Amino acid sequence: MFKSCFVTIIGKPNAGKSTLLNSLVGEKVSIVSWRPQTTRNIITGIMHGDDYQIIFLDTPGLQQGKSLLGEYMSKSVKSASVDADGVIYVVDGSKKIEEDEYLLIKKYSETIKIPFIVVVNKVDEADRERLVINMLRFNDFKKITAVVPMSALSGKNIEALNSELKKLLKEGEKYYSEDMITDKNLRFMAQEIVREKALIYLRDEIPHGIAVNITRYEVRNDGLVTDIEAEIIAEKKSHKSIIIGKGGEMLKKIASSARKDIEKLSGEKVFLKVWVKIREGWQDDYSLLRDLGYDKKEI
Ligand SMILES: Nc1nc2c(ncn2[C@@H]2O[C@H](COP(=O)(O)OP(=O)(O)OP(=O)(O)O)[C@@H](O)[C@H]2O)c(=O)[nH]1
Ligand SMILES: [Mg+2]
Repeated sequence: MFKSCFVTIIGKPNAGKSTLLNSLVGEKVSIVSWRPQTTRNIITGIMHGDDYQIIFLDTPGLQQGKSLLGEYMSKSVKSASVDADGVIYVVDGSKKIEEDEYLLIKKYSETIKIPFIVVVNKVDEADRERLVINMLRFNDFKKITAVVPMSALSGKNIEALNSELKKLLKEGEKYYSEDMITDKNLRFMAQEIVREKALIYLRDEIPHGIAVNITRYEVRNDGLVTDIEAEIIAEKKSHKSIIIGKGGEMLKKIASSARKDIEKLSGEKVFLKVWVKIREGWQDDYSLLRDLGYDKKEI
């Protein structure tokens, strides 16, 4: 009898949701950076067992969004939680968990009618006292299925989470073949990888106001080489020179690091060219958002 289940990963920005997804799947399927609001779409990651499959949905961090992009992000979190068999709420356990987040978790766990697991993440950065204080408060929350202290980064105590997840499995289909770790295609992954490198390397002057558009993605006839062209879209004219850097150094760094990751993922040789384009107010531009894959109608 084959078993499967769908699990949605939610939580505030920067809590470590995507890092957790990558640890569970064992491969990098969702981009990670130290900046909040790194994830913008629902990213599917698939864990394969001998007779089971768990499909995880990584989501954008919960936040009050004012732009169209923000609205798209919070709608997608809600829709991903509705049809799942369980929810993992990831909280950053290296810091004091604020009262508003406890209240949010309480509200969510009471409203959502499916098992609700809390991961108290980043224990590698928390001292014992902090950990105990953060964990104790959850004792009063009756609707929480399990509270798992762990480190998504180092994998510490991930076994405890795995055994909780196995309890959610039920007789069901094999939705994805064993060689699939995500349902996203390589073109989308390339777009995300370029965005990840830009987020990581660029300084604080360019916060979340960037997007990446793949303008060319062509596999050559022999199937061994892929040509990719990508645009980094920024909001302000002044950002252009920062992204390009002195003598083009910054753009080169972003492109070369992205190329390596895309080659690793695709197993092919990649030629990657990256440009910079200014589009003021892109976060509220319907048609551009649609072109970039942030389409509300698709949720
Ligand atoms: N020390 C430590 N850092 C972690 C851990 N998990 C994640 N991080 C770091 O926390 C930062 C945010 O991680 P992400 O996985 O991108 O967080 P996220 O919740 O997906 O963030 P958004 O996509 O912005 O909502 C990155 O710098 C990670 O390396 C952990 O267990 N320990
Ligand atoms: Mg993320």
